[in-house]
Amino acid sequence: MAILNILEFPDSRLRTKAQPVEKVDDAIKQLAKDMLETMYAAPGIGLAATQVNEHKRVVVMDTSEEQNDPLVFINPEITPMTDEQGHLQEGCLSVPGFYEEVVRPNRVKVTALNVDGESFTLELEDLQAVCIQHEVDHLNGKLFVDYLSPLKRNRIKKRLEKAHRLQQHPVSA
Ligand code: QAP
Ligand code: CO
Repeated sequence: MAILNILEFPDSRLRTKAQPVEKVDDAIKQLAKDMLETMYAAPGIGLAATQVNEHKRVVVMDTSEEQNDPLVFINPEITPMTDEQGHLQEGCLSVPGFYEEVVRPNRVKVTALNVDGESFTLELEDLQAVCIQHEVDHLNGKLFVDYLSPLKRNRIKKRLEKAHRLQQHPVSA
């Protein structure tokens, strides 16, 4: 098990499009385990492989109160199940400290492979539906800040760039 480093906006590696997993082998299983450990340690409710600089289509998620309901989605495919849009404050481990409202369909169907390489389908709503859409966006190189106005996105970018500079020169902090 290992806690992985999480890339932060505006790191250009977050713009990489992840490749489909061809075979759910031991390396993919280990990646999913390490991603769950990294998500729980943060703590977070969802993490995409892109965020830990692994450009494979793997997502982990746990929106349960007790953080005891780990879900792993390999090669997830999403179908919206409603025209109804939900408005939810989203955050992101790659955009630490910032939360903004994003509008998305609030019911989706997701089909994916599990860690045993078996196909499964789930119908998700509300937080889980929003979270899986947010995570699949990561696999396509998209971030929740892309849904915000350029002004808001730029303000977040500048603040995180400044925080990263301070992290590189701790003597000046
Ligand atoms: C995506 O995000 C999500 O800023 C998962 O300082 C979040 O787990 C989808 C986190 C909300 C829908 C709604 C963020 C932790 C965790 C932070 C996360 C932070 C510490 C974010
Ligand atoms: Co995110």
